[in-house]
Amino acid sequence: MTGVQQPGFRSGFIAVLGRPNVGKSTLVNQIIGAKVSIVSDKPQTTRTPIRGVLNRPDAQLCFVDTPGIHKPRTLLGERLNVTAEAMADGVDVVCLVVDGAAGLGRGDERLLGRVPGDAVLVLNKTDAAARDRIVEQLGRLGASGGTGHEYFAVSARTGDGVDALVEHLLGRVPEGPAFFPRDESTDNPEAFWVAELVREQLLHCTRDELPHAIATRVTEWDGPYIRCEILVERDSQKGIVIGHRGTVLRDVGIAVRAQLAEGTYLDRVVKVERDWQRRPAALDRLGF
Ligand SMILES: Nc1nc2c(ncn2[C@@H]2O[C@H](COP(=O)(O)OP(=O)(O)OP(=O)(O)O)[C@@H](O)[C@H]2O)c(=O)[nH]1
Ligand SMILES: [Mg+2]
Repeated sequence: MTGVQQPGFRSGFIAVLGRPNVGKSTLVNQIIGAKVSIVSDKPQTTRTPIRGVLNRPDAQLCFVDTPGIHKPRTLLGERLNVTAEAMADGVDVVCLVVDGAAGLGRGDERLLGRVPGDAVLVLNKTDAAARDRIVEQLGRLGASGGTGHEYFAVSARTGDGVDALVEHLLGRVPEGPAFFPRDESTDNPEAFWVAELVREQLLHCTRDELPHAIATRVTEWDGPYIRCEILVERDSQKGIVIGHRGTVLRDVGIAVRAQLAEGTYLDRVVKVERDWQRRPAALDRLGF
């Protein structure tokens, strides 16, 4: 806890849960007004809880972005689900996000049955669907969710509807002191964040099974020099990550450096960590 409590100041934790790709991370970034969590069009982008802190003169809301809950096919997937579900415990509010453009699926229904009775239900991607479709999906969400929930339709991408959601959440957290420094929007360690930015770029330029097979970690940070390892599961995947004459690695380097302090030297090293998504020891080492 930081500082002396100001009378009437409110603070609390809000877990953002949902299936993969529904836009949880985009929503958290939109609320915070800064990029605190990486985003991609591939499912299972977020792999660890990410805290995004909204600082207002009268309140501090800590949003916890979580991995998308899905039917797991690997030990990594199982662990991501456990991590995500654990984040619903002990928070002030759970927000369950669903994709209003893709429509509600069985996975959403299952989650609806598991979130607390007072969870906030957020229908996202209103910009990507016709009004009729959004109304229809809200109706389905209401029928499955029932009473006790508040419902919001938003576009995390454009910000439409997000203010109303935040106002509601402000009213749901108790009076209390700030938990984080008032000028911080996240507690992401720097080395973790660089590794995430590298992974985000790789997600943009790989497809099929490869995005899941990639893990990144920073192994050295010495002044302007950062060494980031890119782990793949098999030798055959190395070439795709490197690209023809190194073009993929080069483009990843350019895009990530543009988001780092000027003069940063970002070394990218591709290594094979055989079947890491399925091996407990490898997952432990990588922090999953
Ligand atoms: N059109 C539209 N696209 C969105 C919106 N919100 C997110 N997206 C897109 O949906 C995709 C997934 O977004 P993410 O924020 O990474 O989704 P997520 O729920 O965090 O996904 P995981 O981390 O894999 O669980 C990306 O391509 C986003 O750009 C939205 O409001 N409108
Ligand atoms: Mg995410």
